[in-house]
Amino acid sequence: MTRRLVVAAAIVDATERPRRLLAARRSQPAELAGRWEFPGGKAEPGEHPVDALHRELHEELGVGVDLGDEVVGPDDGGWFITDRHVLRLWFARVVSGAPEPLVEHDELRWLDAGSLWDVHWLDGDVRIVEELAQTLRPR
Ligand code: 9L3
Ligand code: MG
Repeated sequence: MTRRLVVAAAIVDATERPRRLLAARRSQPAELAGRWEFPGGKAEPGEHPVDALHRELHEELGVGVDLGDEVVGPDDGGWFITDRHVLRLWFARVVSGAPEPLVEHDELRWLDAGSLWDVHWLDGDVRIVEELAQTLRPR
């Protein structure tokens, strides 16, 4: 069985100190509502992952972004977030628009290293947050 590819972004605001990461609270589907995630979604068949990510961030948050490095994971280079999905994740910064919860989120929050665990992350995203905690720590 091949896993469906999901793409998402670790949107970091590095213009503020401490640096902050954008988290989004899902409003749907019902079983995921109230849980927090890195915004993004499924790539369409044949769609380039990077194109899919730009499309998803525009649809979901109304923003344009510059992508940075991929956050390479331990599962064939990605992150097995469910038993049916593999996530690929990139660092990103907003270059146009201001993020708003337009489609499948009902709240956005900028989290710094100290507030990273104030929200209830999706199970699949927890390992990624652990990895990024290092990046956000004041230095
Ligand atoms: N998912 C998990 N973590 C994320 C994202 C964007 C998605 N950061 C999971 C939730 C769904 C599946 O991947 O089970 C597909 O996501 P979407 O297309 O509903 O956003
Ligand atoms: Mg989505």
